[in-house]
Amino acid sequence: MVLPSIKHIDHGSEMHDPELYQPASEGFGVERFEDIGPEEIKHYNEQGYLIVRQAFTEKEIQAAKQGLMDLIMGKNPDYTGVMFEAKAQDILPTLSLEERQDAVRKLMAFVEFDARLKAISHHPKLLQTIRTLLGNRDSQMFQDMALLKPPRLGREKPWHQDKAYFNYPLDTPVVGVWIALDEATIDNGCMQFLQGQHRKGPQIHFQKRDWQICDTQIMGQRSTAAPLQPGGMLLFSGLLPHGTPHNASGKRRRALQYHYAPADVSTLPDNDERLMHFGSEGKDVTC
Ligand SMILES: O=C(O)CCC(=O)C(=O)O
Repeated sequence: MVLPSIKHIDHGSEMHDPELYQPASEGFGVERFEDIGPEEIKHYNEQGYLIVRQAFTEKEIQAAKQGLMDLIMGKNPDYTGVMFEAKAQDILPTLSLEERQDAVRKLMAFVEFDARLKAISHHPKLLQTIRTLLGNRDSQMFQDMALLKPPRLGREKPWHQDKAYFNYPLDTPVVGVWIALDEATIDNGCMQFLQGQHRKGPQIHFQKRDWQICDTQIMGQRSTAAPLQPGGMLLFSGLLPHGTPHNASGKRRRALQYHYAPADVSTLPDNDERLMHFGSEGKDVTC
């Protein structure tokens, strides 16, 4: 077996202020895809998110976890999308194959390398839901990643809006899908978000611990948390501010994340429009 390359190391390791992640409530949701009706769609449009607590079966989640582990263990030598946590860099050469999974920050662009992971991203009930959330338009999945946040090492993903990363025209609806593979709790770094704030439109992002909203904009705001059991799912708008804290616990918090846009919209050829809306250049703002 060929070990996956360790050339991809995350660059950030700075710790965040714990005050940035102080949830005041837990998010609203339904149990199953079948429970999503007009009220839930209205909630998504108004609040920018919806939780489906039992979206995927235990069997589907087990298969997805095995798919990720196979990629991390190098079972497909063509796959090179594993990125390790910066804090694990020094110990990586000493880790066994088994131990490596707890040093991985994320995996990118894997659906074409593993049918089990593709099956989740193209699950008919999920695609039907995305279609509804996009205003009855066919969708294209344009990004797939897995965020593993390993015990104690797993770094924060600072507060941001996903559309600050994507070169789609600003009015393009983007739906993010975040699926828990382990129990995701406030302690091990479940998703937190500012409900309803997708309606404020683009917020300025700065290159700090990551490409992120300035901490001072977030401080003092009370977030909503999305603790989930394995197989639970958060659907969220590409403009919803969200983030996840460092995993200080001893428990894994592995998750899949997919993004969908309408099939008939293309990305822009450069960053100009995105940075005009989300960048700080020329706006007389500092962080
Ligand atoms: O899973 C996480 O920790 C955060 C994921 C996220 O918000 C992102 O990658 O955009």
